Amino acid sequence: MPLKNIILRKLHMSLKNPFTTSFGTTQEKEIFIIEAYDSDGNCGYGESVAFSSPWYTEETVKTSQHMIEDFLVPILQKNEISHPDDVSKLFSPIKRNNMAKAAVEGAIWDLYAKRNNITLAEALGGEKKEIDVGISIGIQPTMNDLLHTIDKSLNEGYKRIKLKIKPGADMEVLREVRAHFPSTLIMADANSAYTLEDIDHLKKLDDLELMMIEQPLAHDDIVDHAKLQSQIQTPICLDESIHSLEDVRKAYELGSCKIMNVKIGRVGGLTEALRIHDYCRKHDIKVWCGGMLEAGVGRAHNIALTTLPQFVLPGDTAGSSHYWEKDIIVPEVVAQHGVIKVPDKPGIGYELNSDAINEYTDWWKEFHF
Ligand code: OSB
Ligand code: MG
Repeated sequence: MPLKNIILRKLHMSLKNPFTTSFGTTQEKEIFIIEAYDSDGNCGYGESVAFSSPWYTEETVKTSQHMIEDFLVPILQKNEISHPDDVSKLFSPIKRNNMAKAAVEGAIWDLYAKRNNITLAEALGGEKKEIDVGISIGIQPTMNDLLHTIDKSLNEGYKRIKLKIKPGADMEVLREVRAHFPSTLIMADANSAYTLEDIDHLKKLDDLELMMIEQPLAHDDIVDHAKLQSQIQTPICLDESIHSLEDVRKAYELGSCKIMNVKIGRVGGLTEALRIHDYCRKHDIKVWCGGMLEAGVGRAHNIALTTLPQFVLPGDTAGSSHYWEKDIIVPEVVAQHGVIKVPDKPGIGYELNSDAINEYTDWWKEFHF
């Protein structure tokens, strides 16, 4: 795959609504878009999902820029790539920095699919023509706001509701929500806000018939999660703790969770996400695709990944209009009745909206090959 040039572009976008987790609120997003061009005029797109501050994992927008400019692009300039899987091998001497790696690798995957005139989903081996999606609702100012937001999301057809919780805003909130929505698929995400000292408190989750509790304990833990899982019925799903197939294997062997949230950025790209998928399929571990408040390019990658068979639970890939007044792709992603139709055009299957890209671009840089 002969590369001609790569453009690294930094966008500034504002979310329609602030998104609040146990760690704080996100409203503004700085997003890197990678454009990887070959000499035939094909272009593959990737998106970096790192946030401006390191609240979710250690990476930030600035660290991913440093990695992409000073380490990752130079590796591509020095090496031939025949398949996107080569990229993660070439990047493997660089420790972690998975979101930066995934952004670059994602552009190469898209380019590879376009050069072969197939969809990204097909390139990954996915077969679903449509995917089921849920919605992740941030911590709301009042109970009324929360009930209203859930009601609206259910009316839009989302297949399951994920609620963010934190100590002091958890069991009573979930109890009230459960009373209002007795048969809705509900799950809760703590973004690592608890410790094992909260175990008696966390046992109360079992009365609420939740699909799962996501990342209750520390972001870097799998041992305490195993202890917790052995004492609660509610399935634990790991998010922050999983950065690789090796992490998945260890968590599975320890019994740290029953469900995996796969995020392309967190695991370092689509190649690793595929390996995780295949392992989970073999071991009958349920998988779903998480979200990072992506713009359209990242959203398109999530859709393609979710077409794989072990993505058996609805993911967090809501439609573009849930996040943005104007997304960066055309057409925008539409979730109708909680279902997204997988695009059938080559690669990610969406074009970039050049007006939106120009409006949001703060800075860009070109690398020649
Ligand atoms: O923990 O899954 C999470 C958003 C940003 C960072 C972490 C998380 C989330 C979400 C929302 O839950 C996912 C989305 O709608 O993109
Ligand atoms: Mg999460």
